[in-house]
Amino acid sequence: GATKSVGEQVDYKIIGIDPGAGIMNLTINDVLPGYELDEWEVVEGSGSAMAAALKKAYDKEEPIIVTGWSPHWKFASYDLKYLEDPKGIYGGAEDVNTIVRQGLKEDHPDAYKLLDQFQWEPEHIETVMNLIQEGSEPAEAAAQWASENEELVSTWTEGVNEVDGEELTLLYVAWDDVIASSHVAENALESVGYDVKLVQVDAGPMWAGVADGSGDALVGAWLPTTHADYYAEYEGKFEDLGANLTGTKLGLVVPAYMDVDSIEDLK
Ligand code: PBE
Repeated sequence: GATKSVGEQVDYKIIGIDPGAGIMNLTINDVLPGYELDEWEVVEGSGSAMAAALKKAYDKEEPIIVTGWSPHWKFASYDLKYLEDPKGIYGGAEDVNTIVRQGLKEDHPDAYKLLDQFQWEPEHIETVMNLIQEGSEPAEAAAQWASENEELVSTWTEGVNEVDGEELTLLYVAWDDVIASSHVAENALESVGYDVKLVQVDAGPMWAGVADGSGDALVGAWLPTTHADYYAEYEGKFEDLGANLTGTKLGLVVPAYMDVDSIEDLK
């Protein structure tokens, strides 16, 4: 027929992010084979390169398929949809957990307590992400959000003693949600006197760093599916403080103007 298939429209390319991301491993190792998408490839890049490609295509109303996730500011900025995943390979809603190094409780009990109490809702992280997207520096956005949400932040610092400049290292990856949550955690820890170093790394080194103790904590562990491999690899070498956020989603995302609804339709 005259109509191009979706594959032909996008040259059989899905715009991905950094190769260490869980969503990349899932898409390449499970989703492509699971839906028999043999001709397709996932293009490596970064969260920001993916967002730039999406903006470029969207502004011209061109077809594009990206690896996407929620919470994320792109859903507030553009009219997008997740492709249905009838095989459920991307899994259901997940939690985002806080993971700390072994021994943090003994060495920095107040940081441990604060991190253990750190918990918020999608609407909160979305507000921080939107401030950053609108041009605020992440630290500024975190400070503004904290000043507007003192009541919630006080539930994190409840029973936490002030400290005098003890140093802590938080490891994070440059995924927009994790940039936001890591800066908010940094802000809360600094409000009780910690001197926090935020170190941006790739996903593998983020997990390895907390497992080997060179990092004190990470707040962007997507579980049980997205970071399952990292969790299994280092299990026993970290302490899992449980969810700081619930109700995430990930999958293949397209502009709403595209005439495709399911991953099955890509074949
Ligand atoms: N993400 C955002 C990450 C976790 C947070 C979905 C891009 C991933 O590992 O895929």
